[in-house]
Amino acid sequence: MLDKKRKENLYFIGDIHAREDKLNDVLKVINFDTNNSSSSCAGGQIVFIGDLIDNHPKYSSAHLALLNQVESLVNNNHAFCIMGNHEFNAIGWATKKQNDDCARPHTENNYKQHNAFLDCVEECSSEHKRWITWFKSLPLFLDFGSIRAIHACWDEEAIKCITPYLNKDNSLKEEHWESAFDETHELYALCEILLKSPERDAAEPFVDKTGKTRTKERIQWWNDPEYAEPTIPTVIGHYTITDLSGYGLSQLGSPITLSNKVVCVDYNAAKDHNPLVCYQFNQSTCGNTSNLSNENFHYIKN
Ligand SMILES: [Mn+2]
Repeated sequence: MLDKKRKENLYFIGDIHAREDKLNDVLKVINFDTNNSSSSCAGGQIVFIGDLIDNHPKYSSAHLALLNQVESLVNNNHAFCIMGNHEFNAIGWATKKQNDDCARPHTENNYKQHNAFLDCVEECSSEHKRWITWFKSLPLFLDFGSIRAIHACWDEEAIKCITPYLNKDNSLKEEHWESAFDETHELYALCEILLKSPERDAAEPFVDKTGKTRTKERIQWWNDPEYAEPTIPTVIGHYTITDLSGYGLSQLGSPITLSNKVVCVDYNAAKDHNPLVCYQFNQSTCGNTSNLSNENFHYIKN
C-alpha cells in the first residue's frame, strides 16, 4: 500500500511520449490547475502510466518541459508516476555492464527509438544522468487498494516473483539494474511481462511499428484463456489503441474499457491526430469490486 497522502479522485494519464502540449490540453479538460486550489487538484491526483519520453525528433525539445512538469507534480503530491518500457529502456541505454558493454545494445533501431530524448538532454550530460536517476526511482506498479496501475500487464505471479528485487516503493533496487537487461536472468523476463506485455509465438512473422520483424505477438492478457480474468480494477497503457487494434474503441470510435475491470489509457497520443486520454476513478464511490465505466474518459475530441 502507499504511504503518500491520498486523495479521492485519481486521473490516470497514458503514454505521453513528449507531447507536453497534449498533457496541458488534458489538464484543462479535467480542470486540474495546481495554482487554483478550487480546481480538481484539491480532491484529485494524477497517475502517469509511463512512457513520458521518446517520439519523432521533431518533438525532441518538448522532453525537458514535460519531464520537469511531471517531476514537480510528483514531488508536490499532485501525482504519481510509474515506469514505462521507454523509461526502462532509457536506463538500459545509459547503463554499463561490468564488462563495459551497454546494458541495452546501442543498435541503430534502439537509437532511432530514443534519439529525440538523447538529443534533448545531451547524451552523457549531467542532465541526462539526472533523468536516468529519476527514472530509476519510478515504481514498476502501484496498488491503491480499489484500483491498481501498471504499464503493460498485471500478472500476479510475475509481481510475486519480482517483489524481492524491489524497494518498498516498488522501484527496482539499484543493485539489480544490470540483471534486468540480462536475458539469462529471471528479472529480464519479469520486466518484459510487466512493462512490455507477455508474448506468444505469432502464427506468422510480422513487421512492427518500428520496422522490426517479430516472431512473437503480444498477449491480450485481459481477455485470454491462459490468464485468469482480472477481478480488481486495473489501469494500463502501452497497447496503442487504434482503429486497427480491434479493442478499446466503441463502434463510433470513442474510448471504451477493455473489460469490466481493465482500462487502457494509451490511445497513441504520440501521433499528431490522436488525443491524450485520461481515465478518472473515484476511490470513495468505487471499491475494488466495481466495474469500470465508459463514462469516465476525458480527452479533447478531434
Ligand atoms: Mn509502452
